[in-house]
Amino acid sequence: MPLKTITEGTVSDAYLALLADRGIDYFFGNAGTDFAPIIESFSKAQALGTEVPKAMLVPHENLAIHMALGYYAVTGRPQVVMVHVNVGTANALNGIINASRGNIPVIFSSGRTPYSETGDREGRRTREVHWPQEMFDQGALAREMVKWDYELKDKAVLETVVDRAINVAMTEPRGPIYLTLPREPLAERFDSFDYTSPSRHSTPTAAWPDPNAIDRLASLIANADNPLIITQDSGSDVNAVAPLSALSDRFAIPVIQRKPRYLCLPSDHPMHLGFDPDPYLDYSDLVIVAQCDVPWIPSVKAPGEGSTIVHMGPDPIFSDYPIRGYEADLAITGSITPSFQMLDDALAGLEAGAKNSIETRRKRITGLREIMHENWAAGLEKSKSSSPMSQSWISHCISEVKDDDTILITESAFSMPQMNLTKPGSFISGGAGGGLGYGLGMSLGAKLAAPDRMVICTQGDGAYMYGNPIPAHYVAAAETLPTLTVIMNNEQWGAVKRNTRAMYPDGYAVKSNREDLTFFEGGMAFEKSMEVTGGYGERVEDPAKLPMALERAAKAVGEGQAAVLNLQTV
Ligand SMILES: Cc1ncc(C[n+]2csc(CCOP(=O)(O)OP(=O)(O)O)c2C)c(N)n1
Ligand SMILES: [Mg+2]
Repeated sequence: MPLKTITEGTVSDAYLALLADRGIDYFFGNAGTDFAPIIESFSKAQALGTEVPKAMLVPHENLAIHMALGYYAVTGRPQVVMVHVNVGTANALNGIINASRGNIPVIFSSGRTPYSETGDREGRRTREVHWPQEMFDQGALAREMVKWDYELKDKAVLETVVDRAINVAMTEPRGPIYLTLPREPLAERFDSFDYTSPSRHSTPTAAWPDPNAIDRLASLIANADNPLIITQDSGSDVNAVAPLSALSDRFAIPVIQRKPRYLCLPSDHPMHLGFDPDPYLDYSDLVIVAQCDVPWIPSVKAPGEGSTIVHMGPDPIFSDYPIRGYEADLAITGSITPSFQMLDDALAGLEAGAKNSIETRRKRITGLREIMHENWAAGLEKSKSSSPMSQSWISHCISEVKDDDTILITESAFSMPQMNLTKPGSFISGGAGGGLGYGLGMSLGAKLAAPDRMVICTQGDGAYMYGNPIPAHYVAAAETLPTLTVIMNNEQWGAVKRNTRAMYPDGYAVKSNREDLTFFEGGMAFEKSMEVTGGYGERVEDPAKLPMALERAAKAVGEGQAAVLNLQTV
């Protein structure tokens, strides 16, 4: 068993060395008094040339978590975030909720106030804050939203703890873990510490789907008149795009990407039937839900009585949701990529027998797609010169300015139909837990992971303010992570307004036309936030001027400056 040895070190030294050894690139930190051993270890590593993750100061915890999520979304590799005891944990929880519901792994950690009030143990309490910051159960703050939590009390288990943290986070369905690192154990000194390298704790393989269940689904598809696939997250694995493309084309099965958080099927794919399943639910006799927690809203529109419903994914019943009552005539547990591949293989054997129905369906879907594209084009034509600018026009212009390699991250109202997306991994959204304030962090994390790719992030004006914009622009400047942020500034929380009006269509709120708790004061010069950090900022009101403004901002980003466009929208 190959061993590595650290001599004359602290647990904190060993912890950082282990993280690097296990392939962690970045340590996103938001520090406090609990960090003293960690900061000392980073400096020691630098002085001695020891390998540790790169430390990155991130001035808000919510930003730090979302940076780690964005980095993972591009690389598939989880990173470490460490925050300051209970208070930093509280600030990070929004991101942890998004990570949990989005099945995005992150090694989330924090210090813990020192145990000892007196004595000479290194790391003992030395500041007033060490009393009020103690909790009976700090782990409980995050416990419901993490897969595993642990407080490191003894260096004897350090290697196991690091490996277990990574193993648990990376085992499907993936998600965050929470590790608490108290100051005295971190500060503990040793003469010599051995650890195994490479790790002997390999992450468990993904669950493979039951071949019999896949055969059953293939036969349901072969016997269906109008099968339909609804997905949301299958593209979180870029390798899932090809088998979904293949199988949907082979059997002419239309695919709806409902509220997608990744590109699951390219825009030009012949089975791409848009983003709203509702018009097709009545007559679809087989509905296949692939990695999507909310495929329809049951109180609004559900599949017809006679339809067969199948769910697929690493946890097809989303067992960590308290209530989720979607019917499942068949639910297939399995990693989505091999599930699609095996389904495609099974369908290949049934293709000849179903040739006629496939071709009839293909013709019909081609026709439906033509109508859909005509509608989308007409929608754009109608709204391209409206002022304040329309979502369609803005989305279309962003689509024009980007290239295939661009990573688009959205946290705003947005017109997916106007967006031409072809390359797997070129579209990422987040906020799976509904926590606004993810886009700026995720775009910085994505840029860190892919420095040569353009990253464009769309933001509602509300979302932008949730995203800790000044800390985000600080990180962009300090770490040279130039991204293009496009703010859809409608001077309101439009979603909150619409939701209230939908619930009370004849109520006082709708009649007031400027209801409380939904409207911002107008005239905010968000573009000036760039003055703080030396980026490029512009405000755009005239739709005709948007294409050139985007060009200018993209050019600034290409030259290394972060850019913000403040767009006046509806
Ligand atoms: C952390 C957090 N707080 C509050 C909400 C509730 N919420 C959902 S949408 C929304 C409004 C978003 O406003 P904006 O980003 O400006 O987009 P718009 O609706 O105006 O298009 C709010 C406040 C949330 N999702 N997350
Ligand atoms: Mg808004």
